[in-house]
Amino acid sequence: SSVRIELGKALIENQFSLHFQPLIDARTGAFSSAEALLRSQSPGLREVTPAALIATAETSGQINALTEWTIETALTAITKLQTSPIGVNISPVYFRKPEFVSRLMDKLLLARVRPELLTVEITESVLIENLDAARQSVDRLREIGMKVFLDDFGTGYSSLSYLQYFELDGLKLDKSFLRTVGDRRKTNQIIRSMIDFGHSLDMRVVVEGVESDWQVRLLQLLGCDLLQGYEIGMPMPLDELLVYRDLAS
Ligand code: G
Ligand code: G
Ligand code: MN
Ligand code: NA
Repeated sequence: SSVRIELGKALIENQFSLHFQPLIDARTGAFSSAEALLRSQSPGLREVTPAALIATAETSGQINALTEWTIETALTAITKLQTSPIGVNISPVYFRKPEFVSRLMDKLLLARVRPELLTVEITESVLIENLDAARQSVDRLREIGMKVFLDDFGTGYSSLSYLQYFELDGLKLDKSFLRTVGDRRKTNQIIRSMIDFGHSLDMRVVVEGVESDWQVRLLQLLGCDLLQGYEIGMPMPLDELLVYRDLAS
């Protein structure tokens, strides 16, 4: 497809950047960390959303080069932030590569980044497809010291039995939880239950898609650990994140 061709050009010409969206501590409001989100400056990709870009890259195989670039760029950002963790989205396609964990470790060593400062965001699908292999990878990442968060939680599978097999550091509740489509009281009860659910499995709970002040106050009351969303901060270039962090802490 033309997106695939434009993506290839953008990779060769290095027309990508990362934006960083802040996460804050729900109790204190203090800056906690940020999530790296891929953006493209390529004129040929102007009309293509990040989600569509990733989807094309996943079917074409370009996701491997793109993920390597993302990891390396995020590690450089971590060395500039020094003490703040960064979360990186890892596509299932890349996660499934047998050499994924060792490559990640090589990159950490090369960049001289403490593993504790890197959070790996994965989605449910990688955990379900191949339980044993996925558990090995997750365990190795965590033994090295990285944090592993389950992203987009609540959008995929209704089965939760796979969670028995994994030790994870955190759960990111998908932004759709905040969208009230019916009874506001029910919405709140569901979010409360999901937060308690995460805590009962020793996970920190992030709610994504926080877009208003009342949602911030509600999530504080419900015991949420970390907040992310436009109300907290937009995805922004690294230099802006540095300013944001200094103002927020
Ligand atoms: O800003 P937002 O439109 O960035 O991102 C859209 C989707 O693309 C989200 O599901 C997000 O997780 C995903 N995404 C953003 N950046 C990356 C990335 O670097 N790697 C992967 N695999 N997914 C990403
Ligand atoms: O799938 P993942 O959770 O990694 O991707 C995060 C996506 O959510 C990105 O596309 C990001 O731009 C988007 N996003 C971040 N904050 C908000 C928000 O408050 N509202 C909405 N609608 N999207 C958000
Ligand atoms: Mn994510
Ligand atoms: Na998510």
